Amino acid sequence: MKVFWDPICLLHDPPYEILSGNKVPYFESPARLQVIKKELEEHPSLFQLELTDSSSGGIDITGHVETVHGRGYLNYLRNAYDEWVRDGGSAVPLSDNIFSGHRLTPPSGRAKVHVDSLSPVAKAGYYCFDLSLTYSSAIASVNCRNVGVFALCRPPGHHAGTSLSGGYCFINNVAVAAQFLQGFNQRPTDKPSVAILDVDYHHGNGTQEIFYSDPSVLYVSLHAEDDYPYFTGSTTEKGINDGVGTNINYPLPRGTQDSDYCAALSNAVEEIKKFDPGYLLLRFFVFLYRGLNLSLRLIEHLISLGVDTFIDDPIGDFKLSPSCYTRIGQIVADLGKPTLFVMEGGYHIEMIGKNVRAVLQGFEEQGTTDVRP
Ligand code: Q9C
Ligand code: ZN
Repeated sequence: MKVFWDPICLLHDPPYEILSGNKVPYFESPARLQVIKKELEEHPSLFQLELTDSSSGGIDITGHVETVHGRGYLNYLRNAYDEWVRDGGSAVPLSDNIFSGHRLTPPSGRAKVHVDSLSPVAKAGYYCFDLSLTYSSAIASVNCRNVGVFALCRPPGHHAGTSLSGGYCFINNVAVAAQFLQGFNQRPTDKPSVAILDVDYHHGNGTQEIFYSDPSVLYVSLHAEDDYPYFTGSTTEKGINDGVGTNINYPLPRGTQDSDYCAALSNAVEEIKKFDPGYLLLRFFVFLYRGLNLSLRLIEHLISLGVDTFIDDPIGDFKLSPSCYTRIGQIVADLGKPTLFVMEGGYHIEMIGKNVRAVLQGFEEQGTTDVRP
């Protein structure tokens, strides 16, 4: 399995966050990525790590990000820190508690910011919203033989909506990747469909919001009921207008264990099979157009991969054991489709690498025997 990562994803490093009124170390730390990377590097026959070249990838990232997020919101993210400091705010990087108040600030009418002229911390604040990694993963995966591809990125994205950040998330990586794949594979008449399966402990309110009226994107989420982000994720949220039926939530009680989790996951996978993002015709056209070899396959399934469902996770309340992560990978592999895994949450530093590896390995080992184009 190919794994894409980029050292600029390490730059975002707030010193603390406020949790229930207490100042605590920031859980969504660069160490998370380092630990996962190290774990995967120790298994080179299974995982091939590749550095993305964000500076000269040749893709206009901004354009793709703007298909998901509002221009005003993106300008806000670019300018907020500078304006904050200029206005006398503390030079300690902003926490998302402060970002969540962004609706109080008029986002429009600001001058364009040239990244090069930003302060060092503001630059980090700009680059940490990195997506080049996810794009590169998506593009590379189109041609690669591997059934699965992993975007080892941070900050996570599934809480970020079109014009809203929160829950450690600023840019919705999986949403941008989904839109990118749909655009990349565009045929004259209708949009190709994709499915997003979200196994992070928390409900992906942002991903749900972005695709809520879009019938071409199925969003399926397993998450804790009555936990963060509190106001979304019920079974009654099924989509709106043309998108009715393409949003499916599986809220699960706190304390959920392996067997109940896997049962719900199997149900979710059945729903995705019913939706069946179909690409047969498209594959044929792309094949003709590019004259490529027969291994060409397109990604139709994206997984928001969070491992904060782990029994000892410091902010999650599920009780999944390490062995459950292999099972999760196997169940996802049952879908039998090329799949892009995008990193979301997971905050138990000692086990995050092993749990992520277990999912990917479970997928890969199951996939190599069962999945054929
Ligand atoms: N007592 C992701 O996993 N704080 N975001 C929760 C719970 C925010 C998690 C506090 C958690 C956001 C991507
Ligand atoms: Zn989470």
